[in-house]
Amino acid sequence: MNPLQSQQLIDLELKYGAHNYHPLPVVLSKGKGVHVWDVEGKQYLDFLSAYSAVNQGHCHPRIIKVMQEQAAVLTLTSRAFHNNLLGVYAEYITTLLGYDKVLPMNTGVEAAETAFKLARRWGYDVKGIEKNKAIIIVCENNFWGRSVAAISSSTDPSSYGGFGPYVPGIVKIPYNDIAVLEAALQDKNVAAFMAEPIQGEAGVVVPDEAYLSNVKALCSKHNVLFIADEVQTGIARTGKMMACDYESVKPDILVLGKALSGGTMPVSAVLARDEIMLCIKPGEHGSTFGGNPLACAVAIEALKVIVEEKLADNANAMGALFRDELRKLNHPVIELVRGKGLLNAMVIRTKEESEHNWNTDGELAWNICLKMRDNGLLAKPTHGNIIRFAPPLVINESQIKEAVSIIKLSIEQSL
Ligand code: IF1
Repeated sequence: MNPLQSQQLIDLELKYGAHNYHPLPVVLSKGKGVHVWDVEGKQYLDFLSAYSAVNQGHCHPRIIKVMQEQAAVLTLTSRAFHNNLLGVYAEYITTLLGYDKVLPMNTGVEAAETAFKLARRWGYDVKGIEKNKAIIIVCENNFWGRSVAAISSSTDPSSYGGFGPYVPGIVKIPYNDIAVLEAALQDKNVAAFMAEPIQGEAGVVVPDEAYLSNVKALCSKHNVLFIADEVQTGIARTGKMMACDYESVKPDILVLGKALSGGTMPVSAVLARDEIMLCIKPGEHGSTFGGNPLACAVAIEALKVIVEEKLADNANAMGALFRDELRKLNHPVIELVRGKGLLNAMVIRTKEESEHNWNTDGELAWNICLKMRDNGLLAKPTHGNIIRFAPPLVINESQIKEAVSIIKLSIEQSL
């Protein structure tokens, strides 16, 4: 029997799958390092990395080996019993990242939700906020997932619209605005401020220098927890182990996901010191899969790969080279290139801003992405005219240069 071809597989998805995504038309069936292949055998540079979940590269041999070995021995016990890896993993990750305790979950949204609950509970038990009055401050254009609390935090109508009623106790302020944060912190019911060190979904928005250290100082001053959502920016993506490391900021609660498993399975984590983490007592939070032995084995190896292969340093060097080369193109259609490490975005100039007859509303960015696909590079637009570039951190110099020439060619072919 002939294997199904791309269009047939896309048709199957459309017919039998919910229509909650609009993927670029390409059907992938294999990945290795920075490359993926479609069902017809065409090779691509992966410049999305599954939204930064495959920082270590596709099917990293060390991670896959550990995963296969552990899968053959024990995968899941639930937290009704202990397993032989949770303690080992907990010691490893807390030591590596400098926290007292870890609470293991699965997806990023679950970990962020856990941080919300933890902050509320700390607000009542430690800070002494009146019952049911706790407030968590978030930023406009944040993204932390699709749950009801996550969309209640969102300012993007396509995320929250039509899904109300929303979770109360969430205050939204502009990102990268210390004065507004200081004003919001005057409310004694504020338990926490949660933010991404670089806003990913918003289009790789890098805050001003010292924003994070000012945030942390203000939060400490007002006895408010700083929750860093490093689900996308963490685990070496931006050129340091954590994006907060750039400002030597240690969040009170650190939220991780995605690359914690090297993209092999959903593994997320919340880290905090005892004063915060021990507010949650047995039976008050958890998940069937959180802390399962397969996840623990995989996460230890995924983190070791980051450390031992010095992927933060590589992300830093390759990211600088990538932004440099893109800016050197000096193409009028590129309004700006921004990012840190290998979390980058290219903003496409829209029609109003130029004398050229370029498309607005993201049509040009979408067409550039289609051309890049034809030329062997995969990326996706976000917010219409922004194209995110986030390859696996194992990428090398010649692959960066190859990528930039594909981007250049694709822009030219799209105009
Ligand atoms: C989708 C973007 C990335 C996240 C941060 C928590 C989560 C995410 C900072 C939740 C998830 C995703 C999910 C994905 C698209 C995506 C994304 F396009 F929205 F902007 F990564 F770039 N915190 N990010 O970025 O993690 O529950 O998904 O494991 O399709 O929703 P999750």
